[in-house]
Amino acid sequence: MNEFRTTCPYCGVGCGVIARQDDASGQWSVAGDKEHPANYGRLCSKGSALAETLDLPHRLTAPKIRQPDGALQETDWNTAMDRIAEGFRRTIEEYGPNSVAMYVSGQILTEDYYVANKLMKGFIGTANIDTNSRLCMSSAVAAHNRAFGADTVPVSYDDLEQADLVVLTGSNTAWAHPVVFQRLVAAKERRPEMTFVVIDPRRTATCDIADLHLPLAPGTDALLFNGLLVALAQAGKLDMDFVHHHVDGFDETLAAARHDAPDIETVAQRCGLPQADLERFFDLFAKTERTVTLWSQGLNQSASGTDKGNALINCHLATGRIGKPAMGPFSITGQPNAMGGREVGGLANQLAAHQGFTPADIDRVARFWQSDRVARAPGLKAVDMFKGLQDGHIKAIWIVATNPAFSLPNANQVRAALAACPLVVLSECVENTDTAAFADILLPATTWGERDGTVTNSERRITRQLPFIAPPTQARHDWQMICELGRRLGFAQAFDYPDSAAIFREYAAMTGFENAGSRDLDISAFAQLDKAAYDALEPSRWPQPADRPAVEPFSDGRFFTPNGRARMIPIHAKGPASPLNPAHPLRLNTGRLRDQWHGMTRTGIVPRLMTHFSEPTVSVHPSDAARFKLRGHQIARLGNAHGIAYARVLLDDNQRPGSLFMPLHWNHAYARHGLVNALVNGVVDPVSGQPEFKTMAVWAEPYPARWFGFALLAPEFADRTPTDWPGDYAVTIPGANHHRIELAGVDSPDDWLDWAKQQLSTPQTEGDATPQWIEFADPGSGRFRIAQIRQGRLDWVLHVTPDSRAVDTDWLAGLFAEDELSPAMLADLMAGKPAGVQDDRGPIICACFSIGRNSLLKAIADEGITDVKTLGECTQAGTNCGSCIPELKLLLQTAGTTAGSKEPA
Ligand SMILES: Nc1nc2c(c(=O)[nH]1)N[C@H]1C(S)=C(S)[C@@H](COP(=O)(O)OP(=O)(O)OC[C@H]3O[C@@H](n4cnc5c(=O)[nH]c(N)nc54)[C@H](O)[C@@H]3O)O[C@H]1N2
Ligand SMILES: Nc1nc2c(c(=O)[nH]1)N[C@H]1C(S)=C(S)[C@@H](COP(=O)(O)OP(=O)(O)OC[C@H]3O[C@@H](n4cnc5c(=O)[nH]c(N)nc54)[C@H](O)[C@@H]3O)O[C@H]1N2
Ligand code: SF4
Ligand SMILES: [Mo]
Repeated sequence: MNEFRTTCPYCGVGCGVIARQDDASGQWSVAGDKEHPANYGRLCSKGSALAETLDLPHRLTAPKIRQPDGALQETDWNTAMDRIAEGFRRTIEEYGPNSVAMYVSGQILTEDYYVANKLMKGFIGTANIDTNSRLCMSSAVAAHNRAFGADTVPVSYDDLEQADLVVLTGSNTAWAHPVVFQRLVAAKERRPEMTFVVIDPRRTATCDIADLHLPLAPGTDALLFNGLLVALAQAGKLDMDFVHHHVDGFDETLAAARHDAPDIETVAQRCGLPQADLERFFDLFAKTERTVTLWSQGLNQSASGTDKGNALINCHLATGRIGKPAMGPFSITGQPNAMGGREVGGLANQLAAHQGFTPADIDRVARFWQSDRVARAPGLKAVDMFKGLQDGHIKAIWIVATNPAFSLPNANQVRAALAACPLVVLSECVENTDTAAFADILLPATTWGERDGTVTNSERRITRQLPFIAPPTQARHDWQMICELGRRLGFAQAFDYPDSAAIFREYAAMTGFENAGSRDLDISAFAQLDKAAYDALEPSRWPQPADRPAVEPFSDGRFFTPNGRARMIPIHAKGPASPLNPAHPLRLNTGRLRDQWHGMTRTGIVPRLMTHFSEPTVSVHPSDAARFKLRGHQIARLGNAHGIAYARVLLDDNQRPGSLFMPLHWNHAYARHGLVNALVNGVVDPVSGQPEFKTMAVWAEPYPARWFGFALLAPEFADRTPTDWPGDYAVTIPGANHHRIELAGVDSPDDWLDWAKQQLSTPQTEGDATPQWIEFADPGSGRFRIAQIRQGRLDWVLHVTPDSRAVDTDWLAGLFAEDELSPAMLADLMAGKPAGVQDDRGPIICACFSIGRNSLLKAIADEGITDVKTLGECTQAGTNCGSCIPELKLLLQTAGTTAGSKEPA
């Protein structure tokens, strides 16, 4: 049996994965690596489904160049790289190095990241290279740098498990970092006295573990932590000895906090929280020495995200709860290599190996790289970089492993900026992303399973990603393409690496270069690894210096500021940047779903991951639904000056009244108007440049659809994108043997049957038999049904009705498996309902075993089940990856009542 140890390509937990190939069938399977210290064998729903994503549809298999008529044409690597090198060279000659840019990603490997930075900052001589981590971690990075003088995460997963109090703020850990969450759940089972506080305007799945949930008003975290600092001072719970020896800025910081948060009544009132709950939190924090405060995008993605991070860190510095086991501020990273990117200087305002743009650092970098062209000043941060594209300052950009037309704020403007830029190069593994539509040159990249390098997870642990399958013949590693550009621009010697191991060695050497303990990041112990040792590298946390013992950061009370002391930062809390007004009365919160990864290029192709949520949704508190006349399962339209989005309404009393929640995942590959970033304005934090994504002011109204429909298509008909359908609401839901399209609209084709025959009749692959149609039309009532059959098999079926009715399409989908449709089945097709009554599982809760809500409720009622363990024994639900356990608990709680119906029908 072939077996490889590698790392999951999704989130920053960095789970170890074992990929195995069955000798007989050649099939790959994945399992959690029991030896990996990040997960000890666990995987979440996304990680467990990795084997099903090895064969990506829409795979980009050859370089492509856009022709004057807009079509993409395949080409060879030499031609593509010639074009790119020529484009970059001419632009630099004419307009200078700052007229070119790279926009990279926390999803490339450290080796890719390192050479990209070396090329741009070291040799082309511009710092116009930024990363999507700008949208993700940059406020945490800025807060770390302000407080510690370095971007250091001083907490490990072991610390988390050993803490007595874990505060989770702005993090839906249960869905976004599921294996960390499972570790916390297991820790609490071992030590029930462990206490959890969750701070989030929504009641999320993470609240399942909470002893206390603080559903604060959106954007009020800085005030909350200022209030905490004041309360700690009042209670005499500060560690003044630690402050005296190791911290600057205490007096000013406490004074600023007192100004903002003079008393607990004020804080409770302005954070919109019951005073008793706030007192309980302050009290728990005051009395629990071993406290970890974990934060994520609820704080970072804010126009004052850096301040929020520092307000939180201030409380740890003032109590001396840092650099010791089981305590500390923990910014958990999102992407698999967000941390690695920060190490090699992925952000436009950093140089490689945790160095900045000080004269001494620039000089050291120049000597290490032996280049006299090192950039001397920070470059444009992501949002400004795309403004630069639009206003013509940047004339050539290379985008790597990210989909900015989807993920940047102000998506419509970003699209205009990409369209305006004379040369857009994109390296991708698939060709149907929203950004690919704007690329002049597309380069086929290797992806997970093929790539070869390292990643660093949230707890600073470096792990190998090993290749185990062959890439498409033309695909290349990102580092190979970038080095090729370097060589073609005349820097042959600096970009001549035989393999990724050589890049890793150079990077490791750079971290130790003139370091001697002056910089936190040092992995020079790895600078001599040969290829075999690199391949066998065990997961290891940095620092790993070559010339001295490794010291856990801050455990010696020493920080990386010039005087070695940490800094408390005075914070004056600010509210959300986008004000509510009568025209925009609601706050739009955005974020992640359990089973999807960002733009869904990988997770969207796994049918069972599509079942938890299969359409763009907007979660609305019932009181807001009543106020704005929104009905459950109906389609809502949300908007503001920046754009409009359509989503299906989920009534959800877990929302804070006044706040809506939309997942970020839907893009044009899946939904016509599901893109939430069309509504996000692009206001950024002045220190970090990170955009505010969680608190946009919007309006919401029911979508006055006149018709509703759905289509089911056999896979060879499913290449159509949502924009090919009539109606404002068009969503593609890939399934196992068919794709479903959900539709709603105001304007419709004159004749649906004609439309369908013309638009849907041809499959994407050549079919041989002539199609036959069976059809039903009642234009008076607005009902149409049509199905296409070839040689007895179902090609597709389309139903249109004037009213929105939840239709169980499962039985219809079953017809795609039939080799020869019987007359009874044809009759069913047209009747729009099955002859025999089917058991409807309901929306899927357990993605691993496809167990639906209705089946679970039935088991709970029939067997009188009251706990998750028994439910698992009876139904299997929750017994594989465990990601759905919070929902199972919720279901058990709400069983017997009609509440809790939060899933789309
Ligand atoms: N399933 C899945 N997991 C992922 C990803 C994915 O796409 N899918 N992406 C990965 C990446 S790149 C990242 S960055 C992480 C992100 O991980 P998280 O930050 O945990 O995820 P989000 O859903 O963006 O937002 C977290 C929470 O912040 C809350 N929030 C909103 N406003 C506020 C506020 O004002 N204060 C507080 N305290 N909370 C607020 C939201 O309600 C939400 O529940 O997830 C990683 N993991
Ligand atoms: N409204 C809103 N917007 C957000 C957020 C939010 O919470 N709310 N969160 C933000 C955050 S935290 C993040 S991290 C971003 C994420 O946003 P993006 O980075 O745009 O999201 P992905 O879909 O992960 O894009 C990664 C792309 O890389 C491709 N890819 C995969 N592997 C490889 C490879 O090896 N090489 C190459 N060249 N390509 C590869 C994939 O096919 C995919 O298209 O979204 C941000 N945008
Ligand atoms: S928690 Fe899930 S998505 Fe994150 S690394 Fe582990 S298996 Fe992958
Ligand atoms: Mo992220």
